Formats: sequence, C-alpha cells, structure tokens
Amino acid sequence: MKEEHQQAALNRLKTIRGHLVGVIGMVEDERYCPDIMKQVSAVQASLERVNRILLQNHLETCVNEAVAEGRAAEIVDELMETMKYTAAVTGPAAMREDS
Ligand SMILES: [Cu+2]
Repeated sequence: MKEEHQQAALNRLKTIRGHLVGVIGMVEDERYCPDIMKQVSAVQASLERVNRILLQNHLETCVNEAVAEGRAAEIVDELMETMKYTAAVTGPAAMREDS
C-alpha cells in the first residue's frame, strides 16, 4: 500500500472509531432517534471516503501492475465486481471535492 494512502485511511478510520464510540453512547443514553440517525449517516459517509482512498490506492498499485502485465480484462472484471459493494464510487460522497 502507498504510504500516503495508508496514512490517510488510518487517520480517517481512527477518527471514525472515535465517532462510533460517541454514537454507541447516544444509543445507551437513549438520545432522540433522529439525532442518532444523523450521526450514523455521518459515520457511513466517512466510511465511504475511506473506500475511495482504498480504491485510489488499488488503481495506482494493483490495477496499474495488472495492466502492465497484460491482465487488463481480468482486473476490470474484478473492479466492476468490487464497485457493486461500494457507494464510494457512485454515492453522494463521490461528488464531494474533499473526499
Ligand atoms: Cu489493490
């Protein structure tokens, strides 16, 4: 993994972990449901940004190598399969400049 992407992913994931601890506390304290839902959505958006970082890393490393080795068709198939499971590519987070 590229150092810069690894660091960016780790930083975001650790921030999300802290955020999640806060959300658990809100549920335990029986806070107002929509307030909790808003925080859960924020965590989801942050996770999507992590997936974008991982995707970028994958494109710059594994995909790049696969194409150079003449395995383009195979890696494209794998990518299409991967994208089924991530809103990071097609969801609202994908449209934001900072993500
Ligand atoms: Cu990869």
